[in-house]
Amino acid sequence: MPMTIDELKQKIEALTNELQSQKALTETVKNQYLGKKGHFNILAKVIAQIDNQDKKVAGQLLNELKLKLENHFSNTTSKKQTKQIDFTLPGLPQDVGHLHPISQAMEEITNIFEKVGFTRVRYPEVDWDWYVFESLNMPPSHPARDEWETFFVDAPEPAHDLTYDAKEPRKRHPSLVGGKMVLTTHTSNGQVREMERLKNPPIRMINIAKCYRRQQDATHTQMFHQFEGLVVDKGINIQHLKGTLDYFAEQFYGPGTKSRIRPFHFQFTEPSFEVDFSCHICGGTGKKNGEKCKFCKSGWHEVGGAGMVHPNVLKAGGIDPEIYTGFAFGWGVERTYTLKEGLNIDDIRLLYSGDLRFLRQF
Ligand code: FA5
Repeated sequence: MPMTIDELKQKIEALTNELQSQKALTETVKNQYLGKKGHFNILAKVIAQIDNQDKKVAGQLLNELKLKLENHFSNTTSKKQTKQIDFTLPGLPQDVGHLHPISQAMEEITNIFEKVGFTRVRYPEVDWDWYVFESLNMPPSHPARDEWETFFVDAPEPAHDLTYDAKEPRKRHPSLVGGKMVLTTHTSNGQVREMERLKNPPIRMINIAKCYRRQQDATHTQMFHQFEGLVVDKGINIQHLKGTLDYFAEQFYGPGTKSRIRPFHFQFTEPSFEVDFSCHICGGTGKKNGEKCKFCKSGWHEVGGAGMVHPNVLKAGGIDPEIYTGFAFGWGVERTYTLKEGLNIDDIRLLYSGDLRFLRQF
């Protein structure tokens, strides 16, 4: 009669329970379990009857059981034999952990930007609506907010007059009027916070933090990370932005990687761009061995947004846009990282699956 995997599990459970009630740790009892004709060997024979598809799992379960039995009887007393310990044997190797691949990526990104004078900062990942949207030129009920599929924190809203005044955006600062709290949808919440921290330019910030959106598929997770660059000073222009993108592309992806900016729209930058990096498989040509490149399809990979800081955002941070200008960019850490050569991660959800077989590769 074939045995199912569930029946095997029940048998293993029964044997384990019985083992717990065995108090006597003698050679005789050990033999009853681990001897040639002992319980374990009898049970192990059933593997031949298990369905082929379940054989692997059955093998693992039996291995675990054997280990458990051996541990249980490791202190067995025997009159005939005293345990010999060979102190010259090398020790057993210990499992050593390592940083999660996304933590490694964040360290690498930080190092790249710190080398050229950026300061790594972190700002709240649960923040006022003011910093996440409103100070970024997105007043309440502005349709642009819909793009950020936001998780709102279920807390009572303060009863204040929340009428938006575009000329005086600072009037609605939370310290004055409160506001809703949200799980940060992007690291752009750090822009006005950094302006407030430093008060006066120059600003060279790299803000890396968790972000949250109501999204889930192979390229989107509900929790992900972004890194946000912000530079504000006198005379900052698009060339500085483009130079920074090129520098990052070569440092992170390797020599020869190019960056490209395409016109786009964000409320908090003007002009705004989407940022692409050239594909390392086809070298940005979109073709591999005469066929369309399967990795990028077009020669380029999009990583996120960028642009020149909108004057209203500078004003919200207390900086005079007549004197200072700035650029900002914000990209997904997971997205940027998984485009690295040789990684071949086609579903970013794997990064947060907790599957050690996957994580041990990095
Ligand atoms: C933004 O979030 C803007 N704040 C970027 C920005 C900053 C523009 C500064 C201008 C100036 P966007 O929604 O496109 O833009 O997100 C940027 C990147 O974050 C995406 O390209 C993607 O790489 C990553 N991202 C967004 N949502 C998710 C998600 N759910 N899971 C994983 N990565 C995501």
